[in-house]
Amino acid sequence: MRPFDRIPVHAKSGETMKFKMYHDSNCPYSRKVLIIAAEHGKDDVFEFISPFTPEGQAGIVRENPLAKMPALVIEPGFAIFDSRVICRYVDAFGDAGNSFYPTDPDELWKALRYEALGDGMVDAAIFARQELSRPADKQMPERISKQLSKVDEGLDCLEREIESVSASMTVGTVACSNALAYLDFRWGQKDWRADHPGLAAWYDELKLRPAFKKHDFVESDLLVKKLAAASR
Ligand SMILES: N[C@@H](CCC(=O)N[C@@H](CS)C(=O)NCC(=O)O)C(=O)O
Repeated sequence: MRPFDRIPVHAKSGETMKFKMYHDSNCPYSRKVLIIAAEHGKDDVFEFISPFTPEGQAGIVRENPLAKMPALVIEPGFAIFDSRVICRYVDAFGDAGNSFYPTDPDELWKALRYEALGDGMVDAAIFARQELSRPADKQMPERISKQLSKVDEGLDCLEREIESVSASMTVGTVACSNALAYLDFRWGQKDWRADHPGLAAWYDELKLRPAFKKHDFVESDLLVKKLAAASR
């Protein structure tokens, strides 16, 4: 098993070993991992494999029974998955003093709660988008509005708690800002800034950090091609 707290090097060449990671540039959960790695200056340790190619699709099913990205291959046949697990793994590559997981228990639970909230907002936004992409006569508007109301409640909660959200940089901060980035990427029609000025001010400054900019969302050519092929 690869060591948990450092990036292994090749015994002979001394070069840093790369981790295969199932990832694509439009995946919000993967983005959390990349931001934390980049904040630690360790985002060059990945070799990306997109699940949107036939080989990538076969590989991800082999490595992650849930067939979801991100999945990080620790060693052949043993991948860890779910961004929450991978974020924690990758965080250990950085200096303990800059960890995104506070040592103070109260702060840690706060961070994990915000992580769950940010991820949950992304889950809901994705679900609503998937429902919207079904043929018009098969869509269920109540499903869409139910999911979007989770996003709205999440935004209101973050606005109310903006002092606490903005007080420190944790995995929760990354997840919440990631949810806002995802709304800008996929739900541009939703003007969330209008009713959430505190959140908007916080996020619009945070997103300028190099790690956040470097791993901004990019439409995936591979996904676009895959969807086009499926609709033919
Ligand atoms: N809770 C998971 C969610 C991962 C997830 O749903 N990833 C999407 C891509 S953004 C996926 O792979 N979906 C394929 C599927 O659900 O089959 C995490 O945080 O990693």
